[in-house]
Amino acid sequence: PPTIYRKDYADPTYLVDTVEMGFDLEPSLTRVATRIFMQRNPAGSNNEIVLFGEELELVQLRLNGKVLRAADYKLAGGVLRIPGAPAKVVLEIETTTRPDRNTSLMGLYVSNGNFFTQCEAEGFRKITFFPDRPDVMAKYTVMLRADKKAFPVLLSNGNLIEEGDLPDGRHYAKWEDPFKKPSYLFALVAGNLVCQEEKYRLKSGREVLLQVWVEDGNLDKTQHAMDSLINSIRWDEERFGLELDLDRFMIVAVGDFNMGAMENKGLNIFNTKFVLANPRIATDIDFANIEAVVGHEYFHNWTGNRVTCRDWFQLSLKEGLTVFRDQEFSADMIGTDSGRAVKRIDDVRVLRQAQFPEDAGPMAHPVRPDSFVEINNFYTVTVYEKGAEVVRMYQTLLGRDGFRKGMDLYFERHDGQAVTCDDFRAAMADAGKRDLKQFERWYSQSGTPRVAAGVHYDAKSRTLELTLEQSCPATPGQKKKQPFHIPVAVGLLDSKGRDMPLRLDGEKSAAGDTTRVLELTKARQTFRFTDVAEKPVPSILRGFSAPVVLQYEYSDAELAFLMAHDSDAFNRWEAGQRLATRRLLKLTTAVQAARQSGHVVSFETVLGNQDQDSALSDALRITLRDETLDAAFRELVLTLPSETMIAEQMEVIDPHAIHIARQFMRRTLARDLRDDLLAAYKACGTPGEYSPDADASGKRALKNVALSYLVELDEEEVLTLAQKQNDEANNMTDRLAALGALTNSSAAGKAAALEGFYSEFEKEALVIDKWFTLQATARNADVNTVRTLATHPAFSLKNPNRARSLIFSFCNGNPSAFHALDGNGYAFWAEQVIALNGSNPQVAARLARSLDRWRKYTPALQEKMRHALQQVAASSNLSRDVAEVITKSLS
Ligand code: B3K
Ligand code: ZN
Repeated sequence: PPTIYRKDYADPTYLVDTVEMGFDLEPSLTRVATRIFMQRNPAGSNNEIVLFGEELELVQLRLNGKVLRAADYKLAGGVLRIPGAPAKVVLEIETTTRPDRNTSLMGLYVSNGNFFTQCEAEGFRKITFFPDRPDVMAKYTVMLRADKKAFPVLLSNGNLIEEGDLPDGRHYAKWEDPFKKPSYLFALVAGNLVCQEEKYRLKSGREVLLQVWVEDGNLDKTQHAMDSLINSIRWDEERFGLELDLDRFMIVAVGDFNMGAMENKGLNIFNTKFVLANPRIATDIDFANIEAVVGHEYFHNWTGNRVTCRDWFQLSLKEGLTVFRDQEFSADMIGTDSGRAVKRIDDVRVLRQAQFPEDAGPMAHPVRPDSFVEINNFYTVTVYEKGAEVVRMYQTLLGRDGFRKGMDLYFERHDGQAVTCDDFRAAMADAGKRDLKQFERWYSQSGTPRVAAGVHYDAKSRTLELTLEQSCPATPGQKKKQPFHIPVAVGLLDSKGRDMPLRLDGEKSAAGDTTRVLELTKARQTFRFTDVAEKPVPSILRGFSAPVVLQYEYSDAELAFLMAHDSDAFNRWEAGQRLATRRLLKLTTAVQAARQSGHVVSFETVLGNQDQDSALSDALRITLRDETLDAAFRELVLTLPSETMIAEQMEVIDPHAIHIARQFMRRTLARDLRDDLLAAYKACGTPGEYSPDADASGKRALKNVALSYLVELDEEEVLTLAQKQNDEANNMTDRLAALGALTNSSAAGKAAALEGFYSEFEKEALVIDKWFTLQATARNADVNTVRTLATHPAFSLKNPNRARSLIFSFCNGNPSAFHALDGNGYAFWAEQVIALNGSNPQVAARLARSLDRWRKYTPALQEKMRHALQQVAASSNLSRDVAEVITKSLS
C-alpha cells in the first residue's frame, strides 16, 4: 500500500456548495442517491473531478443531467475520476451498500438492528462517491426513508425540517444542516431508540433542545451524560465565549463502536461506555470519563467542526486542542486547586504510560505527521495527548488571557475554514505578539525531549545558577533534532520547605510569583537567580510544564523533603514517584542478579535482605496521615508507577523481574503501613447515598487503594473486609474494587464472588466488560485463563468493547503474564490480530501495536515476539491498517 506524504498536499480541483442525499434504508441493501452541486476550484490544478468510493455498487452516474458511460470516467482503486469536466457541475450518483455485512464499523453499519454511521476519517466514501477530504466543506440536506415499525427514529445532522408517512408502512424524515461541513462529520442514525430530552437556555437567551438517545431500557442511565452536556455548553460560553450554534444537539449511544465517540455536527455518536451510567453499573472513573468525552465531543463543535483540518496530517489541530479543552473543562468542574492538580497528575500519567513509549518506539511520529499509510493508525496518543500538551504550552507561555486572545483571533480568522497547525500557531503568536517560530518544532520533531538540570549555589554571592540542557533521542526518520522551545516552570524551596522569592539576574526586585516559567530555547542555557538567601531545593518542571523527561539527581532526602513540602502539588506527587521508581529499579536489578546466580529459594528473602530502606514507607506514611491533603491526592501518591512505566526506564525490559520487584514492594509497604492503611480504609468508608463528585470519589479511591494493599497481607481480618465490601457495596466503584481485591487474594469466596457478579449483571454489557477485564488482568491469570474466557458464551470478538475488555486488557494490562517465557502470550496475540484483521481492521491494528516495543525486551523474549510479528506479516489479506503497524514494527 502506498505512503501518503504531507508535502504532496494539493488543493481540491472542485469545491462543493451543497449536497442532497436520499437514503432508502434496508439492512441488507441500502440505496443512496446523492446530488452534488460543485464548482471548479480556482486554486485547483486541472478540470478533473476526483471522487472516492469504497465497497460501493455504482448504479448510475449523471453529470449535468447526462448519464455517464463507462468511457466517460475512470474507476480504479477506490478513486473515480471524471476528466474534462465543466466549471459548474451537478453530479447525481446512485449507489447501494450492504450495511448488515459491514463489520468494519466504518461507513453505514448495523448494530443490534439499528443503523449508525462512522465517517471520520474516510468512511463517507463507503456511503457514496464523494470528494471525501476535510478541505471540501458543503451544506447537506438529507432525506431518510425506512420501515416505520423497525426504524421509528430517523436522525441526521442539523435541523429536522419535515417528516411523514409513506406507503407500505414506511416513513421519512428530512434533515438540513445549516452549516458547511466536511464529509467526515456526516451522520445518520435510524432505529428503535428512546431519548431523554431537555430544553436549555443559552446565555444569549436562545433556547436549545438537547437529547440523549439510547436503546429502550437504558433511560435510567442517561442523566449524567445530559448533565455533562449542559455543563459543557455552559463552560464553553464562559471560558471561551463559544456558543452552541444549533437549535438542537443530539447524543446517540451505540454498543458497537470502534472508538470512544464522534463529533458529527449536531449528532454526536457515542460508544455506550461513554454515555450510560448510574451508580449501580458505572464506576467513579466511568463517570469522570463520560463527563470528559461528552465535553470533548461538544467542544469539537467549534474546534474541529466550525474550524476544521485542511488535511489529515493536521489532525492534532482539532484533537490536541480539543483534548486540552476537555482537560481544562474537567479541572474546572472540580474547581479546587488541589482537584485541578489531581486531574493534571491523571493526565500526565496517561501521557507517560502510553505516549512516551509510543514516542520511543517504531511508530513514533510528530504531532503533525509527515506521512502515513492508513490515517486511522494516526489517531494516537501522540496526536491527542502530546498534542494537548503542546496546546497547554501556548497557555503556559502566553498566560491564560493571552491564550484566550489567541483563540479569539483563531476563530476571527478561520471560522468556516479548513486550516493547518501553522495557522493556529500564527494566531497565538500574533495575538500574543510573540515569536513562536521555534515552537513549530513541537509539531515537526518526534521523540520525548530530555531536559537535564544542574544547580550551583554560591553562598558568598547568594546566587544560584540553574543550567538546563536539552536533547532528544533519535526516532524513525529523524536522526538529529534541533532544540525545542521549552517552558520550564521552576520554584525554589528554603530549608523550612517554603517557596523563596525569585529574582533573576538583571531584575530590579523579586517577582510576586514564586513559580517562574523559564524559556529554554537553546541546547544549553544557564539561568542565574540572585538574592538567594540559602541553598535551596529546586522544584523543577512544576505542573509538568512541558512534555519532557526531567533529569536531575535529587537525593532521597531531597525527594522526601519535596514530598512533604512542595507548594506545587504536581511536583509533590512527582517526588514520590521518583523515589518509588528509583527503588523499584534497584529491586528489579536485585531480582535479576538473584535469578542469574541460580539457586533462588525465595525472592522474598533475597529482596528482603538487600533493601531495608524505609525512606519511601516513611514518606508515604506522612502523606497518608496528612488530612489536609485531598483523599484523591493521597491515593495518587500511594499508587506505585505501573509495570509499564518501570519498563520504560530500563535499558532492557524484563517484565518478570519488574513484576516480582513491584509485588515485593507492595507487600513491604502493606506491612510497613498496615495500621495507617486500615485507618484510612475505615475513615473513608462512605456509606449513604452515592455521588460521583470529586470529594466522594476521592475518598472511595483512597479507601480502595488501601484495601488493595491490605489484601497483600493475606490476613483473615482484611479478607473479611473485602468480602463484606463485595457483599454490601451500593455502587460499582466499591463493588469492583472489592471483587478485584478478592480475586487477587487467596480468599475462599473469590470464585463465588466472580460468579455472583456475573449473574447479577448478566444483562449489562458494560459491566460484563469489566468482569472480563478483571479476570484478564488478575494476578494469577495466564494465557490459558484468557483462552478459556474467550470461549465463554458472552465473549465475542466482533464487539470492540468486548474484544478490548478481554484481549487488549490481557496484552496491554497484564505484562508479566502476556510476556510468558514460553511465548504463548504472543502466539495468542498473533491469532487474535489475524482474526480481527478479517472483520475489523481498525481494531486489529490497535491490537497489533501491543508488540511494537519488542526490541526493548530481553533477547529470549525478542526472538519470540519477532516470530509472532512475522507470523502476522505472513498471513494473507492483511489490511492496510495492520500491515502498516506490523511493517513499521519489524523494520
Ligand atoms: N474524532 C473522533 C475520532 C475518529 C477516529 C477515526 N478513526 C473522536 C474524537 O476524537 O473526538
Ligand atoms: Zn476528538
